[in-house]
Amino acid sequence: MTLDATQVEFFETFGFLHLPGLMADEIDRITAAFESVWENSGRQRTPGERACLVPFVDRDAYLSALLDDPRINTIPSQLLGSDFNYCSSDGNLYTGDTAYHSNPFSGGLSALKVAFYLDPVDADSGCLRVFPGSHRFDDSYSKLLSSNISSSVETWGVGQSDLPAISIPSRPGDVVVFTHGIKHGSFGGGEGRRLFVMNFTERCPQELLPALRDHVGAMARFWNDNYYGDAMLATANAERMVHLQQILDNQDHLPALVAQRRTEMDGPAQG
Ligand SMILES: O=C(O)CCC(=O)C(=O)O
Repeated sequence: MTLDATQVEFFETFGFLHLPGLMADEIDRITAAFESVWENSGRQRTPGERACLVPFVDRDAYLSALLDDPRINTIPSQLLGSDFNYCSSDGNLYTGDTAYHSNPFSGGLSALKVAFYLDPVDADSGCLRVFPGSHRFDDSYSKLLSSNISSSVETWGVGQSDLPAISIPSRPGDVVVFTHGIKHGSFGGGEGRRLFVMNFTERCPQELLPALRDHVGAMARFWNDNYYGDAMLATANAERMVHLQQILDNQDHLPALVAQRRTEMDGPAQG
């Protein structure tokens, strides 16, 4: 599977893509692996709060291999370049709404998320909602949206869940791709809504390496001395390593930062 030219153009313009049924033949195994990663993590959950594990797919050999699956691999390869970086993953048990936000990547690197919603989700039960085109920060519309979205009632007289974003209903086996810069959120999801996301960026040019190192340092809040998980590294072939090497070469400062965070936090960050 490769994205066709219209899909690439759609992503560039609107900032997202919905790929129905892309992983339908694997979804039972993917879901079982998701459950077993949570079980093996031993992570305690606080009822009514989001729980998040980072890295996520890296903890399991089968989920790590999604990075090699041509259906997944082609997405960052076509949209960010064949030498893209894999920038970790998060496994989530969400509760309730996710307020609108964007996650611009350090240094303004082009970045995208490949999201697997493991439960059927619709507009009012926690599917992703996006403002198409809002990733274009140079655009006056994006700027207006960015400045006012957290005060939508005061500014536009409408709560976030009634703003005119579009919903992307998803079924298990679908894949939703969106750029980190797009304004996105979700509303009406129940307790334990299951989602895991793989993050990718373009390869970091030399002049932006300090920003990449900042990103790696910021991961100290998850309390892992290594950026990537053991299974991800232990099962990596030469082709996968292309997407890991630049970060491996820029994680020497991580253990000291983790040691510091451990003295400052009660437990690893939940998102
Ligand atoms: O599904 C959601 O609640 C939102 C997901 C999200 O914000 C993200 O993955 O960045």
